Amino acid sequence: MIDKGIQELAHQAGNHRVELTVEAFKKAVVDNLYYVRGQGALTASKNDIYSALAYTVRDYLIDRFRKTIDTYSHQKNVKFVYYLSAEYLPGKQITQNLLYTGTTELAKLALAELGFDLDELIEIEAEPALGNGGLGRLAACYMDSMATLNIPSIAYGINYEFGIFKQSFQNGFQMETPDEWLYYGNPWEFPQSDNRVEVGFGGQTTLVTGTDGKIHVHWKPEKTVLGEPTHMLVPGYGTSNMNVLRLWKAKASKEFDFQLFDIGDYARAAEQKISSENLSKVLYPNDHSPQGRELRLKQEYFFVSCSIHDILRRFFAFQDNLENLPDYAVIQLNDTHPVLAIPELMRILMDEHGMEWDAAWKITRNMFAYTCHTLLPEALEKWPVSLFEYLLPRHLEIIYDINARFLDEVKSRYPNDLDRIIRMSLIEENPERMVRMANLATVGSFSVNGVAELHTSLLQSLVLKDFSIMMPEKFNNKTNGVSPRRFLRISNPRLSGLITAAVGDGWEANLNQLKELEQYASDAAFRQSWRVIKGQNKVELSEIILKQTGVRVTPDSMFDIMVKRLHEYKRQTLKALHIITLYNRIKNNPDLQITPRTFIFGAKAAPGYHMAKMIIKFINSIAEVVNQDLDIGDRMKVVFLPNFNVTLAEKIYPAANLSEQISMAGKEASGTGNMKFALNGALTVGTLDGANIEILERVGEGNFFTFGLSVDEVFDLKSRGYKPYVYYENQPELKLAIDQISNGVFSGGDKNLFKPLVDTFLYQDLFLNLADYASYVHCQDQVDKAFVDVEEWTKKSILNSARMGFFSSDRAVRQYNDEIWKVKPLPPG
Ligand code: NBG
Repeated sequence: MIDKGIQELAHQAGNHRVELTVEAFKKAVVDNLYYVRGQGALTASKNDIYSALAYTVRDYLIDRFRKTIDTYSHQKNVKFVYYLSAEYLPGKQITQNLLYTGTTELAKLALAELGFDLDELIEIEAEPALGNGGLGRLAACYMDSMATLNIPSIAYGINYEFGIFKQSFQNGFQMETPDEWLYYGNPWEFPQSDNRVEVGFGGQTTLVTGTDGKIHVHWKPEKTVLGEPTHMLVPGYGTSNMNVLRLWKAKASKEFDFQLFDIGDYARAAEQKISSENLSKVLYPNDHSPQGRELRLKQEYFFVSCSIHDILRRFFAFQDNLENLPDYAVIQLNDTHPVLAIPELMRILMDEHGMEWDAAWKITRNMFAYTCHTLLPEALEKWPVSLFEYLLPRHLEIIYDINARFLDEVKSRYPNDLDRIIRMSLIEENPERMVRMANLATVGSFSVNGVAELHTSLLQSLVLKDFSIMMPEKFNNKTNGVSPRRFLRISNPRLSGLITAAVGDGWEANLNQLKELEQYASDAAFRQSWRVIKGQNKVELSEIILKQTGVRVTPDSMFDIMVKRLHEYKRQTLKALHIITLYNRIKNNPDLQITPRTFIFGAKAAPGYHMAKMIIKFINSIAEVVNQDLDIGDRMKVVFLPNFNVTLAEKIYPAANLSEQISMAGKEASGTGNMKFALNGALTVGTLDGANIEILERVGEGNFFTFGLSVDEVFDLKSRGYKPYVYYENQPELKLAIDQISNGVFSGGDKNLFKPLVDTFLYQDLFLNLADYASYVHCQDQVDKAFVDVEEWTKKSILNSARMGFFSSDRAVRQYNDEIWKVKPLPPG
């Protein structure tokens, strides 16, 4: 405990550093440059200046953080949400932290007086790219909203040294290089070496008699690794509340060092030390396809074990009776990656705190809530039992025990239904024995939710059907949402200014206020301003495109954009077929008047996903042919922006006219890009999938372009036996496009390069590109017509933004809290 005198002093120090004047800000930057970076005006690099700026902004955060902590300490009985996620994509910290501390303008002025440009310094910051896509970004939006809503919470994750790879193109092929986001250090982090946690792997379990005379299981791991937490501050908007993101990094344990170095083989010992520190080295770059690698399972257990220990450490700071744990902690599991937290908590309660099974299980079942983010069966994690035996023997025993008791319940509810038992078991028997993580999550949680209405209903009727029948009360829907701060206020300052002028302050934290924009849709002057801003954003994106790809695009053309991970179910290929079709129409009729379009793609493919990588090459090849064809001119341009990430996304959404959300119905759990586009006034062309359906319901049919088979129609077609070849034969434009691909028109005459793609289209087409082609192209023809009517299009654009209030992550998080977490918001002070 720091004594009162020091607290006073610290408080004064705080006050003097965070005055809201340009002079104070300037002084603080120079101070931090000198005392933290050890640099003077003559020696400082750009990076030093950036760091000094970051430290200065951080000082403002610290002040709020201390006040938040004081509030918790004062209350003592605060219940916390612990959000466990293997991925986070928070985006650049500096822009958010400037906005939330109200220092953006101050910083701009102060830096200008010092001779620096704020925007240039912001450029320098590397975003923490600790996630693959929507799931990681959703976690970041939810952290933002939890902080904004004053919900006491800690988000736990892994401090990967290398985040998602950096993507570039060589001859149109994706190249991957490591993302060294920590190369220049991370000025936002606070290492917490005092709170290290030891994590075991391997070894054996034995029965021992404890001092109380009872028999306990004792797990003696073969190896241990230390987890060292670092935290980053997560400010709330419009409140001085400050939450934290706690990320774990692996360190070799001392004991381990001693054992090895003692043997005398220094080099080998050092090698092994490095090997245990490799645990948190790299994020697995797979979206939707768990690779089943040993290191990945280790990562999952590592961060989960550290986090559960940390949660208990925090509990014991003010409480002593473990039975009350659920009154102080609720744990949200972001997909199956952190599900080992369930057996880990059981293990700690029983083996380390001597609890009986029933008492431990009661606590555990009251603490966990599970969010499922997929419908692809292959995306649900399963781990070989053999791997568990060797890495986590005690956890396997606990999982077996949970399973035995659970299956007894199933048997008594459904006597003589062996098939049901086989389906619901936590263990899959054939062809290899595997632990089914989604089943474990469902059994061990009191709440199971999907991320859009359709997704939740399909979870209940398909993926987790047996569970939903047996325990319907657990299932609930929480449609995703996105942060209006990150994806409108920060990313689209021009439009934000216009919106504030129209509807007043406050919409950033109350997105339903955008409803008031509706009346402006019929105001010609407002529409004009709206259009001018979209135009300016498009000019800005055009400059980025030119710089990144060398292609000059026309900002007057329709910006038709598809950005998301590359996956066959998302159907970037369907977009490509549409582009080829338009290309052919112009080639056949060089005078054709069509609505000029710039097709913009952004997508990373998992490095081991060959078809996805081929699709990237395919689109780049189409771009090459189309962009160089003089017959086409400015009527069409195709660009693939490399390295799509949060920073680039913030430039893309504001510049979009048309948002492509064209997954095969029943495959995209929700989508969140769809929300970010519409919020920024893009119209959507979309299938009846994921959250598209809910967006359509809210923006209205006249303001959204739908096409394609519905989920029921998809099932129906598949059950009748889908033959893509028939669609190919019967549609001349489609046939021409596929024949061209197959004849090497887009591969410099090479007929082999895209053969796997052609074969997939013609003989398999799992995601029904060919079945939806006609409907898609027809729909796009309607889009063309609509875009020409500039005034009408602008009206629709305004109405899209105006009606997106529901899709704020604040709404989503409020629902999580009201219906699942039931934590009392606690504003500081
Ligand atoms: C993704 C879904 C998206 C959804 C995000 C966030 C996974 C496993 N799932 O549709 O594909 O928007 O999760 O919920 O990454």
